[in-house]
Amino acid sequence: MEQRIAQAEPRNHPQPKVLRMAPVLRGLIWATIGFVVFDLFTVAVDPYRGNPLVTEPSAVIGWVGGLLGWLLGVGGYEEMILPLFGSPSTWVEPKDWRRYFGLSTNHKVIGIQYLFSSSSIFLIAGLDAMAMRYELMQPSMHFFTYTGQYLTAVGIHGSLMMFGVGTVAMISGLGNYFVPLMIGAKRTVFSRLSGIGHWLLPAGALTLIASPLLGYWDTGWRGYEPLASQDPGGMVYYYLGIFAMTFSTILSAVNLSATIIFHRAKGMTWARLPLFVWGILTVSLLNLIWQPEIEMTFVMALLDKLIPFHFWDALGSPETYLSMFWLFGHPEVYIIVLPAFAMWNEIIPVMAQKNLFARDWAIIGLIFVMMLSGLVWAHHMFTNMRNSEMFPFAFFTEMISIPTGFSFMAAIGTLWKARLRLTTPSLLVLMSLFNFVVGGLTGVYLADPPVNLQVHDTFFVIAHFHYTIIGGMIFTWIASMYYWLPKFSGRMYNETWGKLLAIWIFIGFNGTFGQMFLLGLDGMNRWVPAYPPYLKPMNYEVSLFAFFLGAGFIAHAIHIIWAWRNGPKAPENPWHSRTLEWLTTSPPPENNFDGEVEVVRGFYRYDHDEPSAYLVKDASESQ
Ligand code: HEM
Ligand SMILES: [Cu+2]
Repeated sequence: MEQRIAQAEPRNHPQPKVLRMAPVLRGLIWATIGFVVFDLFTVAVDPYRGNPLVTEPSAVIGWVGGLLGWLLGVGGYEEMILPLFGSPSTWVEPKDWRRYFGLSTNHKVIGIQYLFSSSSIFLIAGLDAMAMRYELMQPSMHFFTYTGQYLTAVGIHGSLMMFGVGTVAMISGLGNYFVPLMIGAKRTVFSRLSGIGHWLLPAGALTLIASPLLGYWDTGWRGYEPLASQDPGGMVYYYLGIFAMTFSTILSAVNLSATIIFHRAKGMTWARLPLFVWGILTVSLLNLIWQPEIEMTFVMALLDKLIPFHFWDALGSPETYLSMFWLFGHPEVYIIVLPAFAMWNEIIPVMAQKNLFARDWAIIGLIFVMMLSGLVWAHHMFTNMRNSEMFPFAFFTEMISIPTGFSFMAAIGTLWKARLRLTTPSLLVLMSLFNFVVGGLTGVYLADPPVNLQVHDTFFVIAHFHYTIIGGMIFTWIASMYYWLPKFSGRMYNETWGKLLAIWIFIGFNGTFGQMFLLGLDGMNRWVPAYPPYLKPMNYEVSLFAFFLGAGFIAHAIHIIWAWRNGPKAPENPWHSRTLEWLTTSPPPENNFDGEVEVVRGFYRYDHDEPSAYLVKDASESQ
């Protein structure tokens, strides 16, 4: 071994140096070059070419060139390609803020990059929702010119929110940052992989945002066939954008699950593993199963469009596509909320300083939700099937409320007779519990075929899933940002502002989506920019609430950024939490812990005073 290294030495290796130009800028330039070269090449060799410089096939191949250029430019060349060919990496990560603008192998930097990217995507997709709501203030079209424009706006909103926010913010963002800290690890297993994985996310989001350049598409985020294969070119960038974003999620899933399995600190048994880590583990397994499934479906659809193979026509029924989409689509919903379920039970015991109630059941609940989520997909297709087929899907769907109930039970059981400190995170978690109950109960109605057949594709459905996703996950995401802010930055937010803003979005959210249930029952269909005039007053009001809600999200972002930089200094462990991330400084040092972590008991027991874990400075001491 020694010998080989010594022999390799004489080769003239490039010297490590910090890149002068910001890697993102270099990435953009290389991406442009990659796109132009691949695109022009395709156009040149295309035997059926017409006059345009960008055709559907050339846009696809050009995109591949653009993506390669981008990934190599942000640091993939030095950090992945050179080592692949036997040279050492020449990549030197800057130590200051510039490290956030290039490839990083530090899980905390990657976590913050993910949080920043998905917050930006949240902002863009949110502004898009505002445009949709503005359009819906009048019964006839006045903001968008063509229906295709409105439908593309709906599709981009839904796709960005699902694949760039819901699946990303808590899992790849908070997960990358906190999982290693919470299990007492110094780093993740495949740090380069998740470093490059982050950069797929902005690439995918930009692709989706650019899709209208190739033509408006009408399918929404579900890409329904055979409509999709008849849609104009923008559809192609829908597939590719989602491909990049889901790939980013898969890389996070590989890295996070491997890290949880192999990098736990001494004494961190499965029975002591923190709940948030359980949430990330179960969700990563779901991602490993279902994200490739939807990617494969979309690759088929893309090929079908380009070649065309007529897959979906040949299979005889649009139900084939529906099944393939929803086979992924339903688990996706649980992929989004599982980390939130887990986080409720992370925050509540700490804020109440009370033992977590029925911890084992909370975990069993997460595992069973994970296992059942693949059995219920056809409840999205009740209008397309026979009566006899409806029953099993209605049955399994309602079964899921049982393990979901376990997470709830743990939360409510802990709250029972507790003296909860009413901080901003606990307030937001309580709101999230409430909202999720509304989403869940209306879900039971939707799982009943007779009700479903009535309200299918109306705003009742829109209200239901925004209650589960925004109410369940986005509220908890914001709660977690406040909860962990002192860890991220060593600083505290302003409690009065935090609570005020929490109440603000709670009112905005319920005003917007609560009324959408009524709109749906009154006959407001989804995917329509124009509607019967009798629905105008309520739509008008919903839109006003929606603007209020949007402003509330922005205000939270401003408050959190302000507190991150200028907030008052936070005490070391402001919440008196027992989990490991609080065992180190805030923000944590490069290697997370100044010594080896040793766990001696579970983290959710507040009925004794001894600490749950120790930091052993000298590794030999622990023997
Ligand atoms: C600022 C708050 C939001 C507002 C006002 C809003 C509003 C809307 C509206 C008006 C629609 C179109 C309904 C239709 O005609 O079908 C829609 C669709 C949708 N929204 Fe939101 N939304 C918000 C946030 C979110 C979030 C946070 C997510 C998920 C993380 C999300 C996911 C979706 C999805 C998946 C669709 C379906 C799109 C489709 O049918 O392709 N939304 N939203
Ligand atoms: Cu479902």
